[in-house]
Amino acid sequence: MRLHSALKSLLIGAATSSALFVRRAEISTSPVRELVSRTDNEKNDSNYELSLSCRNSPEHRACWDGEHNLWTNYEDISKVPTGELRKFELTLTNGWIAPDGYNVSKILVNGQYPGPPIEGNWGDTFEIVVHNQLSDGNGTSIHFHGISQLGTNRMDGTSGVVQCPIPPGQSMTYQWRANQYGTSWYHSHFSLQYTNGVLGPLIIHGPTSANYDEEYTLMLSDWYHVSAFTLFYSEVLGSPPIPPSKLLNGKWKFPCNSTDPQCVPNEGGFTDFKFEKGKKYKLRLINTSTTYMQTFWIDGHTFTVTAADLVSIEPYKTDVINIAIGQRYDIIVEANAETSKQSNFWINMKTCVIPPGATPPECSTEDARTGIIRYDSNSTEDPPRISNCANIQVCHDESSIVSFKPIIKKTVPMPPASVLQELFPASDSWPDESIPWNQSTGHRWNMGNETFFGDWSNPTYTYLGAESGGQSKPLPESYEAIYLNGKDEWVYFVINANWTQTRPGRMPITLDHPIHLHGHDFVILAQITNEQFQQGAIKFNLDNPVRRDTAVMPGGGFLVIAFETNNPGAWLMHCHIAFHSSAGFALQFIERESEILGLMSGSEAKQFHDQCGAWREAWEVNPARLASLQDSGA
Ligand SMILES: *[C@@H]1O[C@H](CO)[C@@H](O)[C@H](O)[C@H]1NC(C)=O
Ligand SMILES: *[C@@H]1O[C@H](CO)[C@@H](O)[C@H](O)[C@H]1NC(C)=O
Ligand SMILES: *[C@@H]1O[C@H](CO)[C@@H](O)[C@H](O)[C@H]1NC(C)=O
Ligand SMILES: *[C@@H]1O[C@H](CO)[C@@H](O)[C@H](O)[C@H]1NC(C)=O
Ligand SMILES: *[C@@H]1O[C@H](CO)[C@@H](O)[C@H](O)[C@H]1NC(C)=O
Ligand SMILES: *[C@@H]1O[C@H](CO)[C@@H](O)[C@H](O)[C@H]1NC(C)=O
Ligand SMILES: *[C@@H]1O[C@H](CO)[C@@H](O)[C@H](O)[C@H]1NC(C)=O
Ligand SMILES: *[C@@H]1O[C@H](CO)[C@@H](O)[C@H](O)[C@H]1NC(C)=O
Ligand SMILES: *[C@@H]1O[C@H](CO)[C@@H](O)[C@H](O)[C@H]1NC(C)=O
Ligand SMILES: [Cu+2]
Repeated sequence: MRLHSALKSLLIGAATSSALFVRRAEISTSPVRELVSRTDNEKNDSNYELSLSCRNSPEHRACWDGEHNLWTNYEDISKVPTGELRKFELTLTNGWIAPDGYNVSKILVNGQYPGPPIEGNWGDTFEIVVHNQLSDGNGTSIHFHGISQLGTNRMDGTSGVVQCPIPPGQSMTYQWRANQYGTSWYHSHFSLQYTNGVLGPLIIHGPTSANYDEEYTLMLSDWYHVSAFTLFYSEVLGSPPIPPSKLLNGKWKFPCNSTDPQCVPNEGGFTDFKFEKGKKYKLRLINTSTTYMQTFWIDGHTFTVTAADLVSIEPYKTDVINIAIGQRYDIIVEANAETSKQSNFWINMKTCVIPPGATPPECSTEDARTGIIRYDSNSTEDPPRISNCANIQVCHDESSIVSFKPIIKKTVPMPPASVLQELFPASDSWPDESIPWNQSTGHRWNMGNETFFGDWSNPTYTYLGAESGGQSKPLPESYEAIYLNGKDEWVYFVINANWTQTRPGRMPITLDHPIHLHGHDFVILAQITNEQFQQGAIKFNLDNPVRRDTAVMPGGGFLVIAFETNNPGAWLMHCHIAFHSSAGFALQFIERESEILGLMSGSEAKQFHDQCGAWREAWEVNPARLASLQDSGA
């Protein structure tokens, strides 16, 4: 998915040609130094000044448009470039595809998988019209992962929270402004639907903390050959099957049995990327998986990490990176491999199925080869196999606390014990929680006190009074609401997996879960495996801790996060293993409740009400959910 160079110049050109970006008389031509060093934690004022007066180019990636740069505090929307309006249309249809050579029924976005990129510049306003043309009765809604939606909670795309699903045959327009920049993705937030294909890259061009010449986007995913909706029951009655296949930018070669009628031998293959010796490439890695964490490396190359989710960090070098579901990394790879013996190199991706503390699985169990880097653009040969295993001991989240230093620094106040709230994720016996855990055949997840269930026909906004002139009703327990009423205050949560069982039907489970928060980048104050949380005994990382929107809660341990209540709205926090979230691993923050409905314009309020009316009508004639579908809706 190489960014077409014409499109790129159009995008950059668009920003610089805007009347607001008056070209300065003197544009610096001397290169801004290779940015801040890993040891220098202070903003280098002369770099800052230099990069203010220059424009983004291969030698000046910290610069942007002559007015803004890598050090601009984008969380303050008044400091963000003005940008322009960019329009997109996404049409969802059911269709058959064979991206890995195995013919399956999926949902396509504009006739393709993955969906087309939504792409623009820092500061732009994005308008996305979504058309639900599905023939399977499914509703839909689109979430823009990691986008903070400052002041636009209603555009967050969470079915059952900020909207009723878009009914079949209908459309909805989302509009939001990009105050952040970097690499992300959009995906359906209607139950397990994204696993069936509803996703695509979301690229917002902006400054980068290391220089590069060209860029590619890499969508990494696991891939099922059956509908995710049918697999939901294997989650509830055990665990979902290991995905049989995987895809890099919608391609792979599944080892197909040619007697299987669904095999399409001449389809599928490896996505390849052309490298020119001496150039530097920015690879935007996006993990759009459903079930498992993956580890990523490229034979013969090391790389420099410049961003974690939508947060630029001081560059650091590594040769392998673990990416949890929902996470993104921007890496810079220098095309400097030893090419005397081979001109093509494998891009490798391996599933992490290991529980914390376990020994890594045999390297031979899964073929890691996933895509190809080609220095010889004429070659069509497969590279020789170099390594089938990365040099990793345990497949955990990146040790981000040690490695990642955000460029825009923040110091977090020490939390008093009274504000630190603990959440105890659990697996509950289901449907009857009073049955001892090991005697129940069904189980669901629970992140707050109960397993999450949001009624698509009565979203959180309806309870907040969106359809009753602001007259609110208490939210049902299963909506798992945590009220955050303070304004611009730090709030702190311990997501704690190491606790003592007190109820026979509720069990702590030693599994890693990638925790994703909507509406905020959270800071990670602690992320510790196989240990008990004890206030006072744990040292919090308060000095410029890593910020991101997805981080792993280590099984048997805990994750301590914090964020500032600077964005009123109803925001989900959930596990990004789609099956877990669907089985209840979710809760929602009601942040500054009294301000939420005031953010909706009159036409938005009408759209909300009309869409919910149409959805309720459509749903009544399609009682599948009530009769059989038992998932949380998130
Ligand atoms: C900042 O950068 C300038 C020029 O690139 C250099 O001379 C100076 O030593 C740097 N200051 C610090 C604190 O690193
Ligand atoms: C995939 O299966 C569908 C439904 O059976 C069929 O219409 C389609 O032609 C098949 N595609 C390929 C490439 O075989
Ligand atoms: C969505 O469609 C799938 C088939 O594509 C079906 O199995 C599932 O029940 C539908 N879900 C809802 C909620 O309509
Ligand atoms: C392919 O499928 C056929 C029929 O199901 C089976 O007999 C055969 O053993 C399979 N071949 C391989 C290589 O799995
Ligand atoms: C994507 O995330 C899943 C789940 O966390 C993980 O199993 C997988 O290894 C990740 N993929 C990559 C390429 O890192
Ligand atoms: C690829 O083939 C074309 C045409 O044969 C040739 O002009 C070009 O130099 C080749 N490129 C490389 C990298 O060998
Ligand atoms: C279930 O767990 C309890 C207590 O942990 C244990 O005493 C009992 O034997 C277990 N039952 C089964 C069927 O494994
Ligand atoms: C769980 O219950 C406790 C005690 O009733 C309450 O203080 C807390 O807010 C609840 N948490 C959630 C997530 O509902
Ligand atoms: C929970 O923490 C204790 C001590 O801090 C540790 O010994 C134990 O292994 C942890 N439990 C799990 C399941 O990791
Ligand atoms: Cu999970």
